[in-house]
Amino acid sequence: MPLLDNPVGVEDLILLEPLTQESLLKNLQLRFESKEIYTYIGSVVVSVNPYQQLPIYGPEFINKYRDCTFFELKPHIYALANVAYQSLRDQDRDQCILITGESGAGKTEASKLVMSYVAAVCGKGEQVNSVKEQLLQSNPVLEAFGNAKTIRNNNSSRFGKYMDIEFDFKGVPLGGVVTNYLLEKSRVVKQLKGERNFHIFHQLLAGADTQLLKALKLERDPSSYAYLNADVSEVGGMDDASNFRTVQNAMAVIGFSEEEIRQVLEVTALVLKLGNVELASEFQANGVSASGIREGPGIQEIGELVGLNSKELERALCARTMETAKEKVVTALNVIQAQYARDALAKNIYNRLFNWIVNRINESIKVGTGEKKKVMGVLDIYGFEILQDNSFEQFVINYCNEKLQQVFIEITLKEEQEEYAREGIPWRKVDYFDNGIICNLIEHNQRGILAMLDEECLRPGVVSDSTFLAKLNQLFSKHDHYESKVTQNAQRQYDHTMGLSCFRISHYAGKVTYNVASFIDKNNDLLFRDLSQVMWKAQHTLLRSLFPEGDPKQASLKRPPTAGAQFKSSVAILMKNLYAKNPNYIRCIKPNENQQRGQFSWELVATQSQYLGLLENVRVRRAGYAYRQVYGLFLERYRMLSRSTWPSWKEGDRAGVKKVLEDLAVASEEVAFGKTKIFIRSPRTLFFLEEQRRLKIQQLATLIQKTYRGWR
Ligand code: AOV
Ligand code: MG
Repeated sequence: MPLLDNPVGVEDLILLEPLTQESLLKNLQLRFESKEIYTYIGSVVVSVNPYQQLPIYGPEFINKYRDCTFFELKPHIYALANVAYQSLRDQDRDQCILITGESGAGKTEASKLVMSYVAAVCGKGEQVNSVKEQLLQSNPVLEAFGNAKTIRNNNSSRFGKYMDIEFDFKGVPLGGVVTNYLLEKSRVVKQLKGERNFHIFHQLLAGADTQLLKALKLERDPSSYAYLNADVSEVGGMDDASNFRTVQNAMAVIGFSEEEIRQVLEVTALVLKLGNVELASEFQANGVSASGIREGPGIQEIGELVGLNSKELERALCARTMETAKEKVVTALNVIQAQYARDALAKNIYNRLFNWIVNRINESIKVGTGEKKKVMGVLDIYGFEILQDNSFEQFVINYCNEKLQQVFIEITLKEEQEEYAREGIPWRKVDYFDNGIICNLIEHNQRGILAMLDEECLRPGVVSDSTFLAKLNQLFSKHDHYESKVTQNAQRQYDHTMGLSCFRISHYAGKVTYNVASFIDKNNDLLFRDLSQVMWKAQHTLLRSLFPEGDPKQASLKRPPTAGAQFKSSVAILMKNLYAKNPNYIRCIKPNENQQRGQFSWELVATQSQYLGLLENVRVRRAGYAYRQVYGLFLERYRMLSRSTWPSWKEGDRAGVKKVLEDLAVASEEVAFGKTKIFIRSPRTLFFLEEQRRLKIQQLATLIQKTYRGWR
């Protein structure tokens, strides 16, 4: 029976025969249609988003999985979480769970399933429960401030997240640390059609009681705010008002004081109100175009809300002070520039508020340094993105994914190699695509794209996105993974739609054309000093603390690292962290673009499967030995297939396995005997064993039935 005749497909893609992109997809489709959303590639879990609540979660299932070994039950995230937790606890190996996949594929849900599984099985008692609660409650808070409705996902994470959960030597949780990566702050001031600003703004307006709204000087109606997309103020299935209560409660559980919660909401309100500050053209006496704030209560209210002088704020929004060694020059900003300054301020405040919240959570859940800890890291990071128009954000996101792919390949191969060494089996080299060359193109210290971008940002003289592009084109014209307009005449038609301002990278996952517009600006990520100074002068303790560089005493002329440099170094830290741990992979797949249950779009899944490298993953896994199992379990499963070992066998597991394989005439080059495990080279052999076993069981069943009838 070919494997695909099995109505729910195979549970482990390693067993797929023949192995092609086609059969792999067919298998995922068969399983998806039977509501079997999880499939293994060895120990990797592939998960296809069902877009419906399946009855496979909760305490009953957690209990089933906690008592089983990995392959005993159906593929499940619980099984992966269980293996990770048990080897952390019993073998003292730090673990990480790497969850990848594109927007809406189910990463965040998967990370919550892992966390709730671990919380359910690790340790008991009042104190421990309170630690668990704090860890779990960080989710609703981070989601409120860091997630938003996008076209792709009603609850899309707009930041990358890595969370270390720390345990004592018995596997009892002590606390954790959250690291966040690059919040998409441009969303604060502008959203695409059909998308929303971060949830918290909508939650606040819908959920705050009248008294709180009044104190924050806010109107209930989202359409009152320029920064909110009024046409999508509500999202189907999402109750903003009740979520607001959940968030407030979660903050309290984590340990935010009432005062802190109030201040966080005040800063949130401040951002909304800034969006309504209207700027108008004015002319100075000398005819230079300048700007001013339109009359209205807005700016006064902002002043009162956070205790700052509204006149000073107006001045800082509408003019820029340049300091040289000798003098200060004040230049008036025109309306466009002033609006830009206002939006930059709003984005900065919100971004810093978000970082502050992450730090505040960490303060509550952090573990003392003295103790020796065991760690489980959970990574829920944005997946590879190919949009219509790709900018700096997509560039860094895709760079991060390129690095994760590198870890994946290196560690998977390294793991294999180490296991063969442990078991005393000779290692055969595996061919695979090494994406180091692409990582290098982006991150090389002197000659990488990020370094070139920094060089342009710091270079005196006239710099622009196009001088940056010209430099790239010159440097990388011969690079296999870089294409520019100049070198690619064949692409003229395509590039024409994007103008001349693009470069294209052939990532491991596919080609992406990046538009360089705003690269310099986004990488610089500078806020005018005038604005940070006004913020620092506010009486509001939280707001003030967000702008330490506004303190004139602190003033140093050293510029902060660029956004690209910061991202690169945080990715480097992340990689180091991941390499030090034992990885567990969850590869998430989105079945359709409509967030609909039951729809399996072949092409969409094909693209994802390709860039997740699923086929390559199966190949790497099968290149050496597709399957390995400890002797005892293997014998238990197959000893019924040999007269020597069935019904009883007393000469040891290893000898028993040898006997079974001999009796079944399995070719000797198909198997290798390790110290504790049997290794089987091709899935075909395993399939043969499984098939024999199925027939045997059928035979036995018939026999029992006959005997039973005979008795009657
Ligand atoms: P993401 O994290 O991968 O996207 P989510 O985890 O937010 O995707 O999943 C998107 C939506 O799919 C969820 O809000 C659920 O409605 C549904 N969903 C996902 N997994 C499951 C599951 N196992 N069972 C039922 N429904 C599920 V992004 O954050 O956008 O990259 O940046
Ligand atoms: Mg997410």
